[in-house]
Amino acid sequence: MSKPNTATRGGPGQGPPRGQGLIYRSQFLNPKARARFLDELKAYHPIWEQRFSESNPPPEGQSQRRLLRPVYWLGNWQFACLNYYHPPKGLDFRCVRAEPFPPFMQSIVNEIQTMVRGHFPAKDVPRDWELNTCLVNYYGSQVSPDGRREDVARVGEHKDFEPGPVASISFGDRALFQFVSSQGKQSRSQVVLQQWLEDSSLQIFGGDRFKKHLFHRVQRVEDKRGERFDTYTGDFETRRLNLTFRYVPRDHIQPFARFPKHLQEDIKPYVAELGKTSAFFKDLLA
Ligand SMILES: O=C(O)CCC(=O)C(=O)O
Repeated sequence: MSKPNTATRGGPGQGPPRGQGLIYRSQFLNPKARARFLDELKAYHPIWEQRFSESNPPPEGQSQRRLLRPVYWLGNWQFACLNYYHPPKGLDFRCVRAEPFPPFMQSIVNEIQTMVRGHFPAKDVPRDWELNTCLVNYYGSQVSPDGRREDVARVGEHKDFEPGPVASISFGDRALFQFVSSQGKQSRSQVVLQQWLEDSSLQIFGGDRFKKHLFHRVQRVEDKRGERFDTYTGDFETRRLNLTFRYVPRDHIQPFARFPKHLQEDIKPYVAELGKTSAFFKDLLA
Protein backbone atom coordinates (compact mmCIF):
# COMPACT_ATOMS: atom_id res chain seq x y z
CA MET A 1 0.00 0.00 0.00
CA SER A 2 1.35 3.38 -0.97
CA LYS A 3 1.72 6.60 1.01
CA PRO A 4 -1.28 8.88 1.61
CA ASN A 5 -1.99 11.33 -1.15
CA THR A 6 -4.25 14.11 -0.02
CA ALA A 7 -4.57 15.67 -3.46
CA THR A 8 -7.15 14.84 -6.09
CA ARG A 9 -6.64 15.15 -9.80
CA GLY A 10 -7.83 18.02 -11.95
CA GLY A 11 -10.44 18.04 -14.67
CA PRO A 12 -13.36 20.05 -15.93
CA GLY A 13 -15.48 21.73 -13.33
CA GLN A 14 -12.69 21.88 -10.77
CA GLY A 15 -13.11 24.71 -8.33
CA PRO A 16 -11.42 25.75 -5.12
CA PRO A 17 -8.20 24.14 -3.92
CA ARG A 18 -8.52 20.68 -2.42
CA GLY A 19 -9.44 20.81 1.21
CA GLN A 20 -8.22 18.92 4.20
CA GLY A 21 -11.28 16.78 4.28
CA LEU A 22 -10.47 14.61 1.28
CA ILE A 23 -7.96 11.81 0.77
CA TYR A 24 -7.49 9.84 -2.42
CA ARG A 25 -5.08 6.93 -2.78
CA SER A 26 -4.89 5.07 -6.05
CA GLN A 27 -3.66 1.47 -5.73
CA PHE A 28 -4.48 1.46 -2.04
CA LEU A 29 -4.84 -2.32 -2.25
CA ASN A 30 -1.96 -4.16 -3.88
CA PRO A 31 -2.88 -7.10 -6.17
CA LYS A 32 -2.63 -9.67 -3.37
CA ALA A 33 -4.76 -7.62 -0.98
CA ARG A 34 -7.25 -6.96 -3.79
CA ALA A 35 -7.61 -10.70 -4.44
CA ARG A 36 -8.13 -11.46 -0.73
CA PHE A 37 -10.68 -8.69 -0.38
CA LEU A 38 -12.68 -9.83 -3.40
CA ASP A 39 -12.49 -13.43 -2.31
CA GLU A 40 -14.19 -12.57 0.97
CA LEU A 41 -16.83 -10.55 -0.83
CA LYS A 42 -17.90 -13.56 -2.89
CA ALA A 43 -19.65 -14.96 0.18
CA TYR A 44 -22.29 -12.22 0.01
CA HIS A 45 -25.15 -12.41 -2.47
CA PRO A 46 -26.66 -8.97 -3.04
CA ILE A 47 -30.39 -8.40 -3.33
CA TRP A 48 -32.73 -6.05 -5.16
CA GLU A 49 -34.63 -3.68 -2.91
CA GLN A 50 -37.76 -1.65 -3.57
CA ARG A 51 -37.74 1.96 -2.44
CA PHE A 52 -41.09 1.79 -0.61
CA SER A 53 -43.20 -0.66 1.39
CA GLU A 54 -46.68 -1.12 2.78
CA SER A 55 -45.90 0.99 5.87
CA ASN A 56 -43.93 3.51 3.82
CA PRO A 57 -45.86 3.95 0.57
CA PRO A 58 -44.64 6.22 -2.24
CA PRO A 59 -45.40 9.91 -1.67
CA GLU A 60 -47.87 11.56 -4.03
CA GLY A 61 -46.50 11.79 -7.54
CA GLN A 62 -44.05 8.93 -7.05
CA SER A 63 -44.48 5.24 -7.70
CA GLN A 64 -42.88 2.13 -6.33
CA ARG A 65 -39.49 1.52 -7.88
CA ARG A 66 -36.59 -0.86 -7.63
CA LEU A 67 -33.18 0.57 -6.75
CA LEU A 68 -30.90 0.94 -9.77
CA ARG A 69 -28.51 -1.72 -8.54
CA PRO A 70 -28.28 -4.71 -6.23
CA VAL A 71 -26.80 -4.00 -2.79
CA TYR A 72 -25.41 -5.74 0.26
CA TRP A 73 -24.86 -4.20 3.71
CA LEU A 74 -22.54 -5.36 6.48
CA GLY A 75 -22.60 -4.22 10.13
CA ASN A 76 -26.14 -3.00 9.79
CA TRP A 77 -28.58 -3.12 6.92
CA GLN A 78 -30.34 0.12 6.03
CA PHE A 79 -33.27 -1.04 3.95
CA ALA A 80 -34.36 1.59 1.44
CA CYS A 81 -38.00 1.21 2.50
CA LEU A 82 -37.02 2.13 6.10
CA ASN A 83 -35.67 5.42 4.71
CA TYR A 84 -32.00 5.07 5.68
CA TYR A 85 -30.25 6.51 8.73
CA HIS A 86 -30.91 10.23 8.87
CA PRO A 87 -30.07 12.20 12.02
CA PRO A 88 -31.39 14.06 13.86
CA LYS A 89 -34.89 12.63 13.37
CA GLY A 90 -34.41 9.30 11.61
CA LEU A 91 -32.42 7.41 14.25
CA ASP A 92 -34.57 4.50 15.39
CA PHE A 93 -35.64 1.49 13.34
CA ARG A 94 -33.57 2.43 10.31
CA CYS A 95 -30.53 0.20 10.88
CA VAL A 96 -31.04 -3.54 11.30
CA ARG A 97 -28.12 -5.35 12.90
CA ALA A 98 -26.37 -7.38 10.21
CA GLU A 99 -23.31 -9.54 9.68
CA PRO A 100 -19.93 -8.34 11.00
CA PHE A 101 -17.13 -7.52 8.57
CA PRO A 102 -15.12 -10.57 7.50
CA PRO A 103 -11.57 -10.73 8.95
CA PHE A 104 -9.49 -9.37 6.07
CA MET A 105 -11.91 -6.53 5.41
CA GLN A 106 -11.81 -5.69 9.14
CA SER A 107 -8.00 -5.50 9.05
CA ILE A 108 -8.18 -3.03 6.15
CA VAL A 109 -10.85 -1.03 7.97
CA ASN A 110 -8.60 -0.83 11.05
CA GLU A 111 -5.86 0.63 8.88
CA ILE A 112 -8.25 3.19 7.40
CA GLN A 113 -9.44 4.22 10.86
CA THR A 114 -5.85 4.90 11.89
CA MET A 115 -5.36 6.96 8.74
CA VAL A 116 -8.53 8.96 9.47
CA ARG A 117 -7.47 9.71 13.04
CA GLY A 118 -4.08 10.91 11.81
CA HIS A 119 -5.51 13.11 9.09
CA PHE A 120 -8.77 14.65 10.25
CA PRO A 121 -9.05 17.23 13.04
CA ALA A 122 -10.72 15.91 16.20
CA LYS A 123 -13.79 18.09 15.60
CA ASP A 124 -14.56 16.10 12.42
CA VAL A 125 -14.33 12.68 14.06
CA PRO A 126 -17.14 11.99 16.55
CA ARG A 127 -16.31 10.39 19.89
CA ASP A 128 -16.75 6.61 19.56
CA TRP A 129 -16.45 6.91 15.76
CA GLU A 130 -15.53 3.66 14.04
CA LEU A 131 -16.32 2.34 10.58
CA ASN A 132 -18.95 -0.20 11.57
CA THR A 133 -21.25 -0.10 8.55
CA CYS A 134 -20.57 -1.01 4.95
CA LEU A 135 -22.72 -0.57 1.88
CA VAL A 136 -21.64 -2.63 -1.12
CA ASN A 137 -22.97 -1.20 -4.38
CA TYR A 138 -22.93 -3.30 -7.57
CA TYR A 139 -22.74 -1.05 -10.64
CA GLY A 140 -23.47 -2.18 -14.16
CA SER A 141 -26.19 -2.93 -16.66
CA GLN A 142 -29.62 -4.51 -16.50
CA VAL A 143 -29.80 -7.40 -18.89
CA SER A 144 -33.26 -8.20 -20.28
CA PRO A 145 -34.28 -11.73 -21.32
CA ASP A 146 -33.68 -10.90 -24.99
CA GLY A 147 -30.10 -9.90 -24.13
CA ARG A 148 -30.55 -6.11 -24.32
CA ARG A 149 -28.42 -4.15 -21.89
CA GLU A 150 -29.33 -0.91 -20.13
CA ASP A 151 -26.45 0.88 -18.44
CA VAL A 152 -27.63 1.99 -14.99
CA ALA A 153 -24.20 2.54 -13.45
CA ARG A 154 -24.70 5.86 -11.72
CA VAL A 155 -25.95 7.43 -8.46
CA GLY A 156 -27.77 10.73 -8.20
CA GLU A 157 -26.58 13.50 -5.92
CA HIS A 158 -27.07 12.89 -2.23
CA LYS A 159 -25.35 13.15 1.15
CA ASP A 160 -24.29 10.34 3.48
CA PHE A 161 -25.85 11.28 6.79
CA GLU A 162 -23.90 8.92 9.02
CA PRO A 163 -21.69 11.15 11.23
CA GLY A 164 -17.96 11.53 10.60
CA PRO A 165 -15.70 10.58 7.71
CA VAL A 166 -16.78 8.03 5.11
CA ALA A 167 -14.27 5.73 3.38
CA SER A 168 -14.82 4.26 -0.07
CA ILE A 169 -13.00 1.39 -1.79
CA SER A 170 -13.58 0.68 -5.49
CA PHE A 171 -12.99 -2.30 -7.78
CA GLY A 172 -13.35 -2.72 -11.51
CA ASP A 173 -14.05 -0.02 -14.07
CA ARG A 174 -13.34 3.49 -12.88
CA ALA A 175 -16.16 5.85 -11.91
CA LEU A 176 -16.47 9.59 -12.28
CA PHE A 177 -17.26 10.75 -8.75
CA GLN A 178 -18.31 14.38 -8.31
CA PHE A 179 -18.88 16.69 -5.37
CA VAL A 180 -21.56 19.17 -6.35
CA SER A 181 -23.24 22.17 -4.83
CA SER A 182 -26.95 22.06 -5.28
CA GLN A 183 -28.56 25.20 -6.65
CA GLY A 184 -32.10 24.13 -5.79
CA LYS A 185 -34.63 22.36 -8.00
CA GLN A 186 -34.75 25.04 -10.69
CA SER A 187 -31.16 24.96 -11.90
CA ARG A 188 -28.41 22.45 -12.45
CA SER A 189 -25.95 21.55 -9.73
CA GLN A 190 -22.41 22.88 -10.07
CA VAL A 191 -19.51 20.44 -10.04
CA VAL A 192 -17.08 21.64 -7.39
CA LEU A 193 -14.57 18.79 -7.50
CA GLN A 194 -14.35 15.51 -9.31
CA GLN A 195 -12.23 12.41 -9.14
CA TRP A 196 -12.01 9.22 -11.16
CA LEU A 197 -12.24 6.41 -8.61
CA GLU A 198 -9.97 3.71 -9.93
CA ASP A 199 -9.70 0.00 -9.31
CA SER A 200 -8.25 -0.78 -5.85
CA SER A 201 -8.41 2.88 -4.80
CA LEU A 202 -9.41 4.41 -1.49
CA GLN A 203 -11.21 7.70 -1.06
CA ILE A 204 -12.01 9.22 2.33
CA PHE A 205 -14.07 12.34 2.80
CA GLY A 206 -15.15 14.13 5.95
CA GLY A 207 -15.55 17.52 7.58
CA ASP A 208 -18.25 20.10 7.03
CA ARG A 209 -17.45 20.88 3.42
CA PHE A 210 -17.51 17.38 2.00
CA LYS A 211 -20.01 15.81 4.38
CA LYS A 212 -22.43 18.60 5.28
CA HIS A 213 -22.36 21.24 2.56
CA LEU A 214 -21.64 19.46 -0.71
CA PHE A 215 -23.60 16.63 -2.27
CA HIS A 216 -21.87 13.80 -4.13
CA ARG A 217 -22.81 11.57 -7.04
CA VAL A 218 -21.46 8.99 -9.46
CA GLN A 219 -21.90 10.47 -12.89
CA ARG A 220 -20.87 7.44 -14.92
CA VAL A 221 -18.77 4.30 -14.91
CA GLU A 222 -16.46 3.46 -17.77
CA ASP A 223 -16.75 0.17 -19.61
CA LYS A 224 -13.17 -0.58 -20.59
CA ARG A 225 -11.64 -3.27 -18.41
CA GLY A 226 -13.90 -6.13 -19.43
CA GLU A 227 -13.85 -7.51 -15.88
CA ARG A 228 -17.20 -8.72 -14.53
CA PHE A 229 -18.15 -9.43 -10.91
CA ASP A 230 -20.67 -12.08 -10.00
CA THR A 231 -23.92 -10.61 -8.73
CA TYR A 232 -25.76 -13.95 -8.62
CA THR A 233 -28.95 -12.27 -9.82
CA GLY A 234 -28.97 -13.32 -13.49
CA ASP A 235 -30.46 -10.11 -14.85
CA PHE A 236 -27.54 -7.84 -14.06
CA GLU A 237 -23.96 -7.52 -15.26
CA THR A 238 -21.62 -5.88 -12.74
CA ARG A 239 -18.48 -4.07 -13.88
CA ARG A 240 -17.76 -2.03 -10.77
CA LEU A 241 -17.99 -2.68 -7.03
CA ASN A 242 -17.90 0.10 -4.51
CA LEU A 243 -17.87 -0.24 -0.75
CA THR A 244 -18.58 2.76 1.45
CA PHE A 245 -17.68 2.40 5.11
CA ARG A 246 -19.57 4.57 7.54
CA TYR A 247 -20.32 5.03 11.25
CA VAL A 248 -23.67 4.49 12.91
CA PRO A 249 -23.70 4.98 16.72
CA ARG A 250 -24.25 1.59 18.35
CA ASP A 251 -27.48 2.62 20.10
CA HIS A 252 -29.03 3.19 16.70
CA ILE A 253 -28.29 -0.28 15.38
CA GLN A 254 -31.15 -2.48 16.48
CA PRO A 255 -31.77 -6.22 16.15
CA PHE A 256 -34.54 -7.29 13.79
CA ALA A 257 -36.52 -8.84 16.69
CA ARG A 258 -36.86 -5.41 18.34
CA PHE A 259 -38.35 -3.75 15.30
CA PRO A 260 -42.09 -3.00 15.47
CA LYS A 261 -44.15 -5.76 13.85
CA HIS A 262 -45.28 -3.68 10.86
CA LEU A 263 -41.68 -2.83 9.95
CA GLN A 264 -40.64 -6.46 10.42
CA GLU A 265 -43.39 -7.39 7.94
CA ASP A 266 -42.07 -4.82 5.45
CA ILE A 267 -38.56 -6.22 5.46
CA LYS A 268 -39.32 -9.93 5.99
CA PRO A 269 -39.22 -10.79 2.26
CA TYR A 270 -35.70 -9.32 2.04
CA VAL A 271 -34.56 -11.13 5.17
CA ALA A 272 -35.97 -14.39 3.75
CA GLU A 273 -34.15 -13.79 0.47
CA LEU A 274 -30.89 -13.10 2.31
CA GLY A 275 -31.47 -16.18 4.47
CA LYS A 276 -31.14 -18.39 1.39
CA THR A 277 -27.38 -17.78 1.38
CA SER A 278 -26.63 -16.25 4.79
CA ALA A 279 -26.86 -18.20 8.06
CA PHE A 280 -27.11 -14.90 9.95
CA PHE A 281 -30.31 -13.85 8.16
CA LYS A 282 -31.74 -17.37 8.12
CA ASP A 283 -31.54 -17.40 11.94
CA LEU A 284 -33.47 -14.12 12.17
CA LEU A 285 -36.62 -15.76 10.86
CA ALA A 286 -36.10 -19.13 12.54
O1 LIG B 1 -19.94 4.36 -5.81
C1 LIG B 1 -19.38 5.31 -5.28
O2 LIG B 1 -18.24 5.63 -5.55
C2 LIG B 1 -20.14 6.18 -4.30
C3 LIG B 1 -21.32 5.51 -3.68
C4 LIG B 1 -22.12 6.45 -2.85
O3 LIG B 1 -22.21 7.61 -3.11
C5 LIG B 1 -22.83 5.95 -1.68
O4 LIG B 1 -22.80 4.72 -1.43
O5 LIG B 1 -23.43 6.76 -0.95
